[in-house]
Amino acid sequence: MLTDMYRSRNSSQPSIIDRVDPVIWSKHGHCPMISVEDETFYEENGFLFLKNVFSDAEVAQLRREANHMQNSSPTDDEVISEPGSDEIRSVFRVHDKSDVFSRLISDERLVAIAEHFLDDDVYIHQSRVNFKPAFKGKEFFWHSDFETWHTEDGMPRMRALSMSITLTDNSAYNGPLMLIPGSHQKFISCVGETPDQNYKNSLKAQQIGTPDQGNLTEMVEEFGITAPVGPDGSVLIFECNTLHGSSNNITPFPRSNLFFVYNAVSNKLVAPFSGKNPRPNFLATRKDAVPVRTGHYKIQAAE
Ligand code: 6CS
Ligand code: FE
Repeated sequence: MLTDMYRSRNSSQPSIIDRVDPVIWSKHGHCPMISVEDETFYEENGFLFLKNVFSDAEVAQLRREANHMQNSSPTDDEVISEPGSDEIRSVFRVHDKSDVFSRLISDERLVAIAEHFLDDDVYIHQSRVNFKPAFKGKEFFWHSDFETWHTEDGMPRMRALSMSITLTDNSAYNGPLMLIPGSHQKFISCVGETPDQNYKNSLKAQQIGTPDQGNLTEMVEEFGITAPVGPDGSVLIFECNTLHGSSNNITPFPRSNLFFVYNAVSNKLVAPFSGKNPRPNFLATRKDAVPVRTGHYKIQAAE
């Protein structure tokens, strides 16, 4: 059994521990897709916002694919509706539901950066569209994705990242993703045991695994809050442990984003550190965790 380097949900008191993993796992300055300044920004802040990565025509195609999924049946386990309404909040495993998305996961503009930051071949740990529909899109409370992916999915180390492709404009008004810059360097150990099948509730409104208000306040006082805004076709790259959240959308403008989560193949999931049963494959890839670039991958001993 791997040592649990980031213990959470097993104490009656919250605590903060320092990150023990690198943020950028490979040699700096060797990624042709981004500048050294951007690379340094990502390392220091735990996120990087790249505007206008995809053309209008490409974004229109992505939006068509996503809108088609928005008509999915809410009874499908992989389709999550908003709390208190039938509006679709999220659809998961979208890279397996669209040829366009299944090609996009290996687009050089995305995968080359993920491979560089994670210094390994990468596979999709999770993909989803969060629709945050007009007027009805509800909040995602503050959280670290890694806290969930480690505790409930058995992701050993902080060697994963999310790429959020904006399918609609993300403005200051329609519930943009907010981040606490620099928070990726700290791991907040949360209080509260993981309920069985927690995902049936947490994907609608996460309670367990969210940081306590005391530590959140401390982190915001130290690092502040930032909400990158920009046009559709932009890409927000954020590290698996960067604290983030978003507010309700009370505007007529949807804030729909397509998320691909890249995990290093040497960081494949083990037994959940919560001791509970693993979550379903649509949330956390266990079967066919193959590199997005099909074929070979570097075999690396776990650190
Ligand atoms: O549990 C999860 O995997 C999901 N929950 C949140 C709030 N963000 C990451 C992911 O979509
Ligand atoms: Fe998240």
